[in-house]
Order: sequence, then C-alpha cells, then structure tokens
Amino acid sequence: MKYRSGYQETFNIFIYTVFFSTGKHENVKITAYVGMFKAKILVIGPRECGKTVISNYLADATEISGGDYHPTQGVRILEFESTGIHVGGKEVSCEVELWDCSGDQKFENCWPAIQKDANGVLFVYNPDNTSHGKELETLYVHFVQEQGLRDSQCMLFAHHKPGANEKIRSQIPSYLSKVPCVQTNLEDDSEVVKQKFNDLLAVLLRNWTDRRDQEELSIMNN
Ligand SMILES: Nc1nc2c(ncn2[C@@H]2O[C@H](COP(=O)(O)OP(=O)(O)OP(=O)(O)O)[C@@H](O)[C@H]2O)c(=O)[nH]1
Ligand SMILES: [Mg+2]
Repeated sequence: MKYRSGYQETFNIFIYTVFFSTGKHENVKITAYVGMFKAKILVIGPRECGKTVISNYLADATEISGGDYHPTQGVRILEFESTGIHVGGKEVSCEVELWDCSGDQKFENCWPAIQKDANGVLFVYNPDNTSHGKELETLYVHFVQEQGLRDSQCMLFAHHKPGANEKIRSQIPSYLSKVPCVQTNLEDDSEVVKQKFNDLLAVLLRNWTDRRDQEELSIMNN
C-alpha cells in the first residue's frame, strides 16, 4: 500500500491473470491486457464514525487498527490494489485510490478538489449516533446528487464500533434508500467489509468498460 497526500494524475495498467492447465499437470499464467483504470473512491461520513479505521483495513487488509482517535486533517489518499473482484465471470484486480476524508465541516474548502473525477463514494456512519442520519443527507446531496453520480456508484456502511449502545438507532435518510447499505463490524466480521467494497469496485469497473466500449464504437463508426 502506498500513501500520499498530494494531487497527482496517474493511470495504471489494469491487468488480470488467468490460469489454465497444459495437460502436463502444470499451470501456465497468462496476463491479459484489459485497459487503464484507477478507481478514485471517496470515503465520506460524519466525524469519528470510523472512516480512517475502515480505510486502513481496506488498504492493508491485515489488522484492525483501533485505538486513540486522531481526526483526519482534510484528506488522506491511500493507494493499493484490490484483488478478488468478480466481473463478467472472471476474477480480476483493480488499482484503487481511496480518499479518506475528514468528517469535519471546517475542511469544506477542500471539497472541490476531493470530488473532482471521483468514480464512487463509500459513505460511513455510526448507526448509534442519532445526528448522523441528517449529516449523511447533506453529504449525499453534495457529493452524489450535485456531482451527477448514480446511487449504484455508492455504498453505505452502517459501522458498529465495539461496545456500542444498540438501543438508539439513527435512521438512514430516505435520500439514501437506494444506496446499498451494509452493517459492518470489523471485530465480528471483517471479511464482509472487503467483499462489499469489491462489489462496489465491480460496478465501477463495469461502468468503465461499458463507457470505453461505447467510445471505441463511436470512433469506429465515425
Ligand atoms: N476497535 C475499533 N475501534 C474503532 C472502530 N471504528 C472506529 N474506531 C475508533 O473510533 C475512533 C474514530 O475512528 P476514526 O476512524 O478515526 O474516525 P473518522 O471517521 O476517520 O474520523 P474523522 O477523521 O475525524 O472524520 C478511533 O478511536 C477508532 O479507533 C472499529 O471498528 N474497531
Ligand atoms: Mg479519519
């Protein structure tokens, strides 16, 4: 995993690998060229809901780094490759640029740079905090509706921290009713976090290949 905090335009070659048997009990590895795509995904949500913990888990996919709360200052950009994504009956990998954003509105002046060219949004909130539903609505209107993203390009993690009060639950705003919502708990089931994130990547990859195919067709037809 690479970590950087500047803005830099990068394109990575997206490849996938297939194995087949030669009949001599050995596997031959073929790497097929698919195109160039790097998914820029924003991790957005109210303060202290667990965005940084989830981002670190997705980027490292090893240990859960709970502990002292260090508010994110503006944004952190984590770069990594996510593997095991199922697209069109194949298992592929994808380069990811994960923008772990601060939930503090004082960094609102960074929003134009953050939202630029985003392919998808991962919303995180704490279902045990009654004010989070309302905060999510504001963020959804700004980062999805006003930027012309579709609900299918988003995912919502209702993130449960250890030892949370399960009696009071924040309502998911009706605005987000079409965004796929997943109950996440890294201590009890961390694998679901990775799987659902890959489901979002699969949608983004399909969007990208469809758009690329259409562009190629229009070039051939002109
Ligand atoms: N053990 C554990 N701690 C968690 C989990 N999720 C959040 N926390 C803790 O909750 C606090 C806030 O988590 P962060 O990930 O920093 O919150 P954030 O959403 O990034 O907050 P901002 O950057 O201020 O917007 C930290 O002390 C975390 O360690 C979790 O799944 N497990
Ligand atoms: Mg943070």
